[in-house]
Amino acid sequence: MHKKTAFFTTILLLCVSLSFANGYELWLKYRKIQNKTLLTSYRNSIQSIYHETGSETLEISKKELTRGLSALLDTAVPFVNSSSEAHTLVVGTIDHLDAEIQNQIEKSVLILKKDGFLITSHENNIIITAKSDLGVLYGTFYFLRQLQTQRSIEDIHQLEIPKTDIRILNHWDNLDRSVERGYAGASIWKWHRLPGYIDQRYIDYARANASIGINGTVLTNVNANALVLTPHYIEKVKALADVFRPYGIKVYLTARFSAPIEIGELSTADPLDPEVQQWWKDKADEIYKAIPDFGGFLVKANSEGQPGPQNYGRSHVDGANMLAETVAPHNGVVMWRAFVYSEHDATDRAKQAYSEFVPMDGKFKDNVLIQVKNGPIDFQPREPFHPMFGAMPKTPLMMEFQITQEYLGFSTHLVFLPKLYEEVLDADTYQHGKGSTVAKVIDGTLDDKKITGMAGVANIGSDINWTGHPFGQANWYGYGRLAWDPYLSSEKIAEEWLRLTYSNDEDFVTPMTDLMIKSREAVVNYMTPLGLHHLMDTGHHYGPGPWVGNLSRPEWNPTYYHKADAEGIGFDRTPTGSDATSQYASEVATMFNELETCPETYLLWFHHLSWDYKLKNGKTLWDNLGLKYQEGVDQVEGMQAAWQKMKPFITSNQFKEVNMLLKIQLKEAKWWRDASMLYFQTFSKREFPKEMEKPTKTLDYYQSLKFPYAPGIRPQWD
Ligand code: BDP
Repeated sequence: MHKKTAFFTTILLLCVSLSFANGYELWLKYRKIQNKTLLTSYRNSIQSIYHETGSETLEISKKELTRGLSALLDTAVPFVNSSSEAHTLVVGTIDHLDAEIQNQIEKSVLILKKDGFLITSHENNIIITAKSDLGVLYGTFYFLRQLQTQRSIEDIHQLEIPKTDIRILNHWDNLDRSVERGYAGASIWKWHRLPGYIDQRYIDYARANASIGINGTVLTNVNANALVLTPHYIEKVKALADVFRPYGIKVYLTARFSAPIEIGELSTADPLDPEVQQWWKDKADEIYKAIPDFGGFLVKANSEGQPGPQNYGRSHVDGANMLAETVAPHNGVVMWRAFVYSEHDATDRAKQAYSEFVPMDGKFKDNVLIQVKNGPIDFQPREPFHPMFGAMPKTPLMMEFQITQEYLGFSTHLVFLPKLYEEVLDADTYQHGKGSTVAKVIDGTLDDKKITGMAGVANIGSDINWTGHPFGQANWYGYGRLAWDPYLSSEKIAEEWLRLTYSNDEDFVTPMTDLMIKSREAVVNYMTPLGLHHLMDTGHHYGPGPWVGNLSRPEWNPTYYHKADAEGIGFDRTPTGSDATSQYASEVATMFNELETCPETYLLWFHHLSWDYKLKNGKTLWDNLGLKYQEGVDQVEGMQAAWQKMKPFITSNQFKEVNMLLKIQLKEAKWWRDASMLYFQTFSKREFPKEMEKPTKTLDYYQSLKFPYAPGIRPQWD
């Protein structure tokens, strides 16, 4: 090799291996296939590539294949001009394929829709095809994933159709680049440099999202700032939209309901006021002029101090429909959030969204989706599914999951969230009898919904590895995979991600899949076992604060949720209490109401029970509480021990960073156990169960801890 070339190759390899080590490459690492037999078989099957050209999207697909295959197969695969050569990977839209191939795959093609794709063997070739260019790109990423995870591609036949329409990230990013509930650094949107400067991250972000089928992004915080709707920002948003477009990612913005007053100089934002309606119409037209495929608006209205139609005596229907009309001519949508509860409403917070929205079923315009959090309170380590799923057959309901770990240990704790998502999606609403799962509500099959979607509150920031904790990437990845197919198992997702990210070695993949799957139960155990919830310290939500009870809004106090007293603990949501269970179908309500059938995982969510109440294992509630907290700590110790054995399979940096984080996680798990149990002991007046390690510090000590600079805290609302 020429000296200079050799030098540059070394530098390139160094850069590549550095980015492997720091996590920037995410799950798109494309390491050389180590298994010799597979490598030979892959090389034999893919001796050349025939790729349709034309659009930018197709060019991206072509580039990705070059990048992926040359690295995975460690050889350059040439492009050819004919699709009829043997052992060729043929990539293109259906219309572009030879008539003979089209005839062969006709049956599959008939059901191919949306941006789905088909990967199939045809004679000695492999075909990646779709109806749209974007489908082709999705197929390319999927195919590369097959190789990365070392699956056989002989006789491959894979038909993939996304099960939801809108697969979107919600960034809670502010214009000053702070990120509400963000734990991975500043916002990746560098507003002051836009539109002139296109950061490489924007492209890499789009590529990563496209690789898992995410097709939309809301750039701004739900606690919205109207300024993003001014011309100064619209041109910046346009610049981002232009970058994302070829990757199939549409841009959306949060619409602050009072924007007509704040930036439009109107005296009202009443949705029934003709001037207000005209203002929004003009605003939508202005945005669409710059961004013809703008996705639409996400709105948090009349919730936690945000303005909304109720400020003018109007309803959510009035507000949502008014905005929906402005984007409808441009094929845009409005995603209207159901996360509402009021300090003026004395009923159980868990009931309020349902009470407000369910009577409005069928009243929203066709292009409105109601975005509902997975549970009725707020992204807790465990919640029962939100009763609105299963109660609004005439309204498109979008799922909202939180990927950023606000209530689950920030970016410090290893918690695999797809396990939580799966639990919710698999839950049975019984809306039309047994088998009416939440997944069927979300993919629209239960009531034949015309438009469907899933939103994930992003955990992305400007940290070099994007998500702070390296395993936070698995939550972004897993969210994307589930938005595409809400029926995927979390285990499959974990395994896939581990193979893509770290290693294909079975001695790594098997124990680590197990670790990831169990990590979710661990955090439930050491934070909020047996159905407890919202015990996090106030404001920042970092660490335990079950004693907080002095906030002006009752439902912001942890004491509101656990209701511990001398008798016992838990929130009675049965008919003898708040009766929140009546919002579920009768089969589900009965299951939760009856102590014999209520899963112990939800016990204190639905019941207030005496400290001496006996659980299924014959031990008292008090003892079980201590045992669960202890189990959580033990599980983290188990995670640590498992990780020690992973050293041989990964780089020393990869090992070290997770090792350090697991140490912090263990320390914090113990903190949760000790602080919570000491506090609850002031009511139970009982000894800790003997299996529980005794706290080394006092309750006063834990109560004295203050964290004014914990990350992600929301800026002052105005
Ligand atoms: C809560 C967060 C808050 C968000 C709110 C929301 O603490 O920062 O603004 O959810 O979803 O969990 O609107």
